[in-house]
Amino acid sequence: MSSSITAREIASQPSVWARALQEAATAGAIFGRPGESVLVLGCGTSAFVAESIAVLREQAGLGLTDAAYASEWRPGRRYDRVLAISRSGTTSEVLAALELVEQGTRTAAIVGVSDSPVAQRVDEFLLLDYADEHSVVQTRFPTTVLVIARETFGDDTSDLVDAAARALAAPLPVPVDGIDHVVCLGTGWTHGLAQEAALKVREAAQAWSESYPVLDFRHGPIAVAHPGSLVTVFGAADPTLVADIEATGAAVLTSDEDPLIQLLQAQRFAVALAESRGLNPDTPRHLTRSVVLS
Ligand code: F1P
Repeated sequence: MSSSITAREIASQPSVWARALQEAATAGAIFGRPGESVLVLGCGTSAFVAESIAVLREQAGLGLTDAAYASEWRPGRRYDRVLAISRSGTTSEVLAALELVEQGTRTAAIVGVSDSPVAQRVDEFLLLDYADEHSVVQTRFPTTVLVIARETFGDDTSDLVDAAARALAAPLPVPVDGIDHVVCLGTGWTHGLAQEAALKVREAAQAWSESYPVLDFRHGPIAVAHPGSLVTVFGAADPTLVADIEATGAAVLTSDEDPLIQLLQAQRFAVALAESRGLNPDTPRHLTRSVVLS
């Protein structure tokens, strides 16, 4: 196992998730009361987490929930609550979006740092400082937010911590050798996970990666699949799609594990791929912990 900070933070997920599950009963109020309409905002990793939360909350019957990139959202629709996700609490586009929220709409945030501009700007915030990270590349912060969301929304999380520990103790499901192209596919809440997994590969390993809704992959992107491609399907895999992808020569990775465990494996894969390319996942090219615009 790599000794990078990123790898150590990936490996800490079972204990961090265990704490999150203990605290979820009080922490979960941040997602809004049942029946409230909620918009979830973020940038980068936090935008993908927002997308997954929106699907999970609506599926649980807790009320209309939209997600948006903070940089793309424009006011117009009415929400009871706008929830910003930001590990750093300093991301400029998130702060700019919060400035656009209509008077009377409750604002909330999930952050890793309490004395950050985002935390100070909203009506209430959930602090996950125990999940904050030294690595620029986010791994345990987003998964911890999702663990709390799923516990709050009534998903079965009883095996997550043990499943994460088992996954970490085992070799990677697929070796990185010979892979020059990574595709991550998801549907419903796992589309956000697929986007996040593909982002890890770009950030940590500077490698070619893409993500799509599962059934959209056949609508064009499959044209670049080849024997060096690894296609991971997050969640249930349609057998006809798997057959179509395998016919290109690409390897297809499916799993019966919880999709959050698949994301953890994708994080490990990104670190292993970085190291196989002689890169340090702790120093991703052109990236900083957050984007702060002057
Ligand atoms: C969001 C983010 C990260 C990304 C990069 C820049 O940060 O887009 O996801 O990896 O480092 O910032 P945050 O608002 O969640 O702190």
